[in-house]
Amino acid sequence: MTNPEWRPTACILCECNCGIEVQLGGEGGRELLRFRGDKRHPASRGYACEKPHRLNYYQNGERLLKPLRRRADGGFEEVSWDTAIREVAERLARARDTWGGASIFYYGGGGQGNHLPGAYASSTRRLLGSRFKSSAIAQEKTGEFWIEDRVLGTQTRGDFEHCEVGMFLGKNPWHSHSIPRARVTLKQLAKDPARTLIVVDPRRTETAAMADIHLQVKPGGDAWLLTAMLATLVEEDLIDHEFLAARARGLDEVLEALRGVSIADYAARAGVPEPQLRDATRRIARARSFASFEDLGVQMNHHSTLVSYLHRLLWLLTGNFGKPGTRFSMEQFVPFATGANGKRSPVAGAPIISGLVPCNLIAEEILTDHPKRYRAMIVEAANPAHSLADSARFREAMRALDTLVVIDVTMSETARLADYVLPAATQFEKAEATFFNFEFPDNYFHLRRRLFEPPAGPLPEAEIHARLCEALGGFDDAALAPLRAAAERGLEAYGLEFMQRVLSDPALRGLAAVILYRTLGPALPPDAAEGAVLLGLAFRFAMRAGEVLARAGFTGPPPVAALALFRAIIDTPTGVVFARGEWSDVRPGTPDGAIQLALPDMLAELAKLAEPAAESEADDLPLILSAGERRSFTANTIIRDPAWRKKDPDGALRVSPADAERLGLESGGRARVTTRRGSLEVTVEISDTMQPGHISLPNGLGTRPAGSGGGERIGGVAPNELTSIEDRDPFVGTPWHKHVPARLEAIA
Ligand SMILES: Nc1nc2c(c(=O)[nH]1)N[C@H]1C(S)=C(S)[C@@H](COP(=O)(O)OP(=O)(O)OC[C@H]3O[C@@H](n4cnc5c(=O)[nH]c(N)nc54)[C@H](O)[C@@H]3O)O[C@H]1N2
Ligand SMILES: Nc1nc2c(c(=O)[nH]1)N[C@H]1C(S)=C(S)[C@@H](COP(=O)(O)OP(=O)(O)OC[C@H]3O[C@@H](n4cnc5c(=O)[nH]c(N)nc54)[C@H](O)[C@@H]3O)O[C@H]1N2
Ligand code: SF4
Ligand SMILES: [Mo]
Repeated sequence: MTNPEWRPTACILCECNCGIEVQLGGEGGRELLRFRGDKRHPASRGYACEKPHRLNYYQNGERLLKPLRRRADGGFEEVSWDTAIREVAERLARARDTWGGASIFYYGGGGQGNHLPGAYASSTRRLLGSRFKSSAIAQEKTGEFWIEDRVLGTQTRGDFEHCEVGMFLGKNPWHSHSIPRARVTLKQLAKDPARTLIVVDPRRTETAAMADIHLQVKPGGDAWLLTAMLATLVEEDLIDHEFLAARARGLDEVLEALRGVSIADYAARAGVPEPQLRDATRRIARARSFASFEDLGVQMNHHSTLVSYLHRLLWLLTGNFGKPGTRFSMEQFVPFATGANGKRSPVAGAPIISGLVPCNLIAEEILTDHPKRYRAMIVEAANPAHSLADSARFREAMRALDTLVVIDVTMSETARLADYVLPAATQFEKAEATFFNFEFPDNYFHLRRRLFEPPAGPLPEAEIHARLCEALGGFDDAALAPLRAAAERGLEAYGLEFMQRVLSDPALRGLAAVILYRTLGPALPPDAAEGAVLLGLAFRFAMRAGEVLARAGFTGPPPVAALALFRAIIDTPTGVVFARGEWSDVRPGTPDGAIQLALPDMLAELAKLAEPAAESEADDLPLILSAGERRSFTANTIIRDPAWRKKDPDGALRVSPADAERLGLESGGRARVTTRRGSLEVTVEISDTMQPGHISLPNGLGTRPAGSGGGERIGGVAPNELTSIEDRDPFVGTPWHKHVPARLEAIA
C-alpha cells in the first residue's frame, strides 16, 4: 500500500540536492515508492533527473544495525552502544594522550546529501584535539579554490541561466548536473540560435553532442588549448581593456607570457583544429556574457592547477565577471572554500587548502615512521577505501593505524577495515542538510525533515557525537540544565542563554554543536531535532553577512535575524532563501580589492608548456584511462546494490572503434585493463563517442556485499584499484584519476 501523502525531502545523489516529494509505503511505511520534483523548492523548482526514482535502493539497501567491534581473530562481533561508545572514547583518548590530538585524523563528514555529521563531529574533534582532516573535496576542488582565492579572493560560479555563451570544461552536466535544473538549462542554451554552448571534452559526451562547438581535446591537452585561446585573445586584441583597467592588476605580465605562444603549435598539441579554436575564442570574446564551469576532466588531470588559472584568465581577460550571465560569488551558509592558510600537513608538509589535507597524501602520512604520523582515524559518511587513489595502499594504511572508527549506514569498503563500526541512521531517518549553497542572487538552505524513525540500532550522527563527547568528559550534564530550561521557555530565551553560557565561554564554544543538540534539540519538532546545530551556524552567518540576510527578509541585530532565520529553516521543510545577493555585491575579495591576474608560479608553469613533449613514459601503457566517469546510473558509492542500475549493468569500459578493432575487442566481450598499479577484468563497450587512445571506466562501481566471497557478479570494477597516489598535482596534491596510462587486452 502506498500512502497517498506526498512528503517533502531532497535527492541525495548529487550536489544539486533537488527538492523532491515522496510517497511512502511497504512494510511499516519505510519504503520510498513514488517520487516527483518539488515545485516549492527554491532552486530546483520541480526539476529532478531519473536517479531519485530509485532512491529506495539507498534507504533499503544492505544496512548496519548494530555497532561492531573487531575481534582478535580478525572478524567482527556485535556490541552494545554503551560498550562501543565507551571503548571508542577510551581508545581515541589514549591515542590523544600518547601521541597528541594531532595524530587523530578525521575524514569525510558528509557526502552529496549530508553535511550535518561533519558539523557535529567538530565537538568530538575538539575534545580529542584532532587538527587534521580531509574529504573528497581535496581530490577535486582544492586546486581551483587555491587559484581562485589568490586571483579573486572569493569563490565564484557561472550564471548559465542567463549567459549568451556557456562553456563546460572537462564536465558532462547532462549526467553529472552540478548546476540547478541542468538539462533544462542545457537545452535552452543549445536550442537558442542567439546563444552558444561550448564543450571541451575528449569524448563526445551527451553534453558535447548538444553543443554548438565541441572542442574535442586530446586527453590531457587542456593547458595547451586554453593557452592557445588566451594567445588568440592577445593576438586578435579581443581583450576587455576597459574592464581590466578598472578592476585588475598584472595584465602586462600576462600579456608578456602569452605573446610568445605559437597558436598553431599549441592547437596541434591540444588536438584541436586551429580555426575551430579561434572561432570559439572569438565567440566568447564577442558575447555580451560568458559563463563556464570546470570540473573533474581537468581537475583530476595533468596541469590541473594551471588549467584552473588559465580558465580564470579566459573569463577575466574578456571581462566576464560580476554582471548577469557571467560569474558571481555568493554568500554561503557555511563558507566552503577558504584558500590556503599557511598551515601544512604534519609529515609531508603539504599545503592545507580549505582546511583539508590533500587526499593523495593520507596513506603516505600514515605509512612512515615519522613521529608525527597519523595513528588513529575517524571516517564518517565517506568511503575512502574505495574513493581515494590506490585502494591497496589505502587499505595497508588503515591496517597500520592504532584505531580506525567508521560511522556509516552500511558495511562499506572502509568499514570493513575498521576496529569499530558505528551504524548511522540513513538520510531519511534523521533531519539532514548540505552546505552546497551555490545559488545567486537568491541562495537557499534546505533542512529536510526525517521521513521516519530509524530502526532499533542505528543512531543519527548528532546522537553518536553527543554520546562520544559525554564519554570523553566534555561537559557535565547538570551544567546544561539552564539551557534546557530556557529551551522550554522559547527560542528567544534559549538564544540569550546560549549566547551568555556557550558562545562566551571558550571551553564550551568548541562543543556548541552537541550542546545545541542536547539542549535545544529536545524542544524542536522530533523530525527536525538534528537541525539544532544550525542555530549556532545562523548566529555566525548573521554576524558575517547581515546585509544579504536582511534582503532575504531576516532583519534586525544579528541575534534577532539569526533566530528568525533559524525558525524559518526549522519551519519550512521545502527550503528557505537565506541570502539575497546583488550583482553590485560581486567584487574581488583580495586584500587590495583588485583582481590579481599575474600569479608568478603559474606563469612559470605556463612557460614550461613550450618545452617539447616528454618521451612517453611507458610504451607498454599506450592508452589513457579516465578512471571514474559519471553516467546515468552512478552516484559515487551511495547506492551499492547493482540492481539499481537500469542501464550498463557491468559498468563497461568504453573504447573507440579503432582501438577495439586493433585489439580484437567486441562490445559485451571481456578484456583486461592494466595500469602501473593494477590489473582488472572488465566488460567492453565499443563507443564512437571515444577518441582513439582514450578509454573510460565509470565511477563508484565494483562494490561488494558484506561477507561476500568475491566470486559473485558485482556490476563493474572499482577504479581506484588502478590508480597511484604518486600521480598528482605538484602544487596541491589532487589526483590524476582522469589520466591513467593503461593497456588493454582481449580475453577470449
Ligand atoms: N550521475 C552522476 N552524477 C554525479 C555524480 C555521480 O557519481 N553520478 N557525482 C557528483 C560528483 S561528486 C561530482 S564531483 C561531479 C563530477 O562531474 P563531472 O566532472 O562532469 O564528471 P566526470 O564524468 O567524472 O568527468 C567529466 C568529463 O571529463 C572528461 N575528461 C576526461 N579526460 C579529459 C581531459 O583530458 N580533458 C577534458 N577537458 N575533459 C576530460 C570526461 O570525458 C567526462 O566527460 O558529478 C556529480 N554528479
Ligand atoms: N578514480 C576516481 N576516484 C574518485 C573519483 C573519480 O572520478 N575517479 N571521484 C571522486 C569524487 S569527485 C568524489 S566526491 C568521491 C566520493 O567518494 P566519498 O566521499 O568517499 O563518497 P561515497 O563513495 O559516496 O561514500 C559515501 C559513504 O557515506 C555513506 N553514507 C550514506 N548516507 C550516510 C549517512 O547518512 N550517514 C553516514 N554516516 N554515512 C552515510 C555511504 O554508505 C558511503 O559509504 O570519489 C572520488 N573518487
Ligand atoms: S540532479 Fe542530482 S540532486 Fe537532482 S535529482 Fe538528479 S541526482 Fe538528484
Ligand atoms: Mo565529487
